[in-house]
Amino acid sequence: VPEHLARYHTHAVGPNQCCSAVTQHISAPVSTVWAVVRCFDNPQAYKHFVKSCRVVLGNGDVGTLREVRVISGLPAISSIERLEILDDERHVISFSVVGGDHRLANYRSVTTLHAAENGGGTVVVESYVVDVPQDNTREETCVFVDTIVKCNLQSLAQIAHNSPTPNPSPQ
Ligand code: A8S
Repeated sequence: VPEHLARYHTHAVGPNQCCSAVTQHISAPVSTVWAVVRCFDNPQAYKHFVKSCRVVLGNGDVGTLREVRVISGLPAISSIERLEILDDERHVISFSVVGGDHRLANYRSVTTLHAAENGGGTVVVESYVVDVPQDNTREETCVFVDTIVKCNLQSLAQIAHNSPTPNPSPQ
């Protein structure tokens, strides 16, 4: 187990919170997947529940705030999210939910990318912690969030698999 897997995916979980993780293999290099995942201002590139996104503060560094609006049919309208970690060397991104009109109070997720050991490609690990909403159980909450995260990572897998290898950065 890579040292930073344990480090980034260990969450302090409060008494009325739940926590889970989703893993997805992607048939594309880490650099290709990272090029999509790192764009905090463009979550709709692979999150299909997102209808629109605008940056309300910052320029893409830690502390940047975005307002995400989601498609209809969900128990939510919008979410205000803060970029907590953006590590281009270790391929770690994390955001927390700081406001909006939805039921996932105090949501925080961490996403890390790892080179797959056999056959190449990328392994994505996304873990989260969130408050259990009033009138829901821990299990219901995890099923709801796991479903969203799985959809996002499956769509990421498709998009990255079909996208060209990014050019190396200029020196
Ligand atoms: C993400 C992960 C999640 C997003 C949730 C769990 C959300 O955007 C949606 C529905 C909700 O009820 C809550 O990485 C919220 O985006 C799709 C609006 C936060």
